[in-house]
Amino acid sequence: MKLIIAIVQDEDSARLISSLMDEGYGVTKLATTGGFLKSGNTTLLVGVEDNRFDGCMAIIEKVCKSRKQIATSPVTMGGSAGIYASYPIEVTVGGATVFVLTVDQFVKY
Ligand code: 2BA
Repeated sequence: MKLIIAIVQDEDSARLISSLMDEGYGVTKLATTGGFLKSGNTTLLVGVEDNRFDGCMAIIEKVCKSRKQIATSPVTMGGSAGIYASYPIEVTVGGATVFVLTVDQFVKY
């Protein structure tokens, strides 16, 4: 069995959850925050049997789109006049950041 930890954009989360549940996958949704943009994203936990793993990954890949976002740079620029200002940068976020863990034991009480 595998545990899939998928960090996705909030915009994709509702569609991804319903697509996974329609196919019979169990899903837990966590409200999370990205360290770089410091804005909300969604982390899904999906426990899957090995024979259903590829199907789950295919759904995540199909549903999650990459998007461009403007972020304020965490670094400031200093000029000779001593003026410091942050500046906007464009980053491409997603589709999905996915970690796959092997599950030693799965128990439901
Ligand atoms: P954030 O940390 O808010 O990052 C959002 C996007 O900003 C990233 O998209 C990436 O394009 C960009 N970015 C992140 N760190 C950067 C840096 N130091 N310099 C320039 N650009 C940077 P994704 O790579 O698609 O990541 C989306 C979200 O997935 C991240 O949100 C974070 O919540 C999570 N994530 C990504 N890699 C991770 C990792 N290795 N471990 C844990 N979480 C991760």
